[in-house]
Amino acid sequence: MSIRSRLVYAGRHFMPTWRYVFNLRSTLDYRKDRNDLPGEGERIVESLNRDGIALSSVERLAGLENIFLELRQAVDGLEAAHAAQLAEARSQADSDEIGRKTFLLQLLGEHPALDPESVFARLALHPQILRIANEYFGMYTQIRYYNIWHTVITLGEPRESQLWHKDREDHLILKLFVYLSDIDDGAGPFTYAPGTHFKGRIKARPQTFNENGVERWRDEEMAKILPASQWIKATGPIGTFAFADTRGCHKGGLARDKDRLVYVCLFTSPTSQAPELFIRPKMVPSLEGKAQRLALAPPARGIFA
Ligand SMILES: O=C(O)CCC(=O)C(=O)O
Repeated sequence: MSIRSRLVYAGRHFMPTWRYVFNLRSTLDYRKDRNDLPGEGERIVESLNRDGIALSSVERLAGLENIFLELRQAVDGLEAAHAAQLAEARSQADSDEIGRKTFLLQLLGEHPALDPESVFARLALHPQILRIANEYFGMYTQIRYYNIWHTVITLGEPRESQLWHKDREDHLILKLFVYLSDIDDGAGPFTYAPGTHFKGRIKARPQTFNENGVERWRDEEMAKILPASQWIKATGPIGTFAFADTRGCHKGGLARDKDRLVYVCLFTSPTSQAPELFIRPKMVPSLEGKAQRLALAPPARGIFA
């Protein structure tokens, strides 16, 4: 790595330069435009700031009932259309192919086409959701990914994202998981060590091992940093909305008794260097709201955004 790349890398991982150098325009613009978040949104952002995770539901987040129903209908269709791939995923779930989550089928494909009119994009762009993401970041964020995850049962040792890890896309990273099946202990719930995100109080780092270039660790190492009794297992019924900053320590998808079905979307700052995970059409139709337009703008390549 050249000295310049090292400096840029270090700057991106240091909160003041990340915000006031790399994402200055987006931060100032948001501060100028922002309004206070109402009730449930405010509670979610407070919980994200403190713990790095917040659980809510379609009932508590008023105004999302219709789009949630639409999502469920669309996913019913996808599930039926993917019956053969699901059967294959089940037969290969316990394979230990390195670097591949054989236990996870992404129903929109590995690189879904970005379609702003689809229910999958409209949910991430919904003002209620986008306001939470933007308020948590304190800037206008971008949507880098959405998909439907169908996790199938595995019986082997935890591997890949079933082990503890931190995502690396950005300084803050917000994922929203919307539950499309009831998720209890046996369905491999997303599990989080509260306070281990950048805004959190826990600065100690667990001892890791390297799995295919990614640092991971087992429960024993995690427990040395935060006792298991304090981990948050994000169990919940259909309609649960789980928001998490996946820059903090997390794991999930170790479904032992039953499959898990969730909608996922991912928000980063405009200057995150992580590649977009969807395929962008030549022209993204212009959207009405400013936050929506910025959320689907192409990732910023320069350093001031
Ligand atoms: O499947 C899960 O719950 C874990 C997800 C995860 O590791 C991630 O989204 O980064």
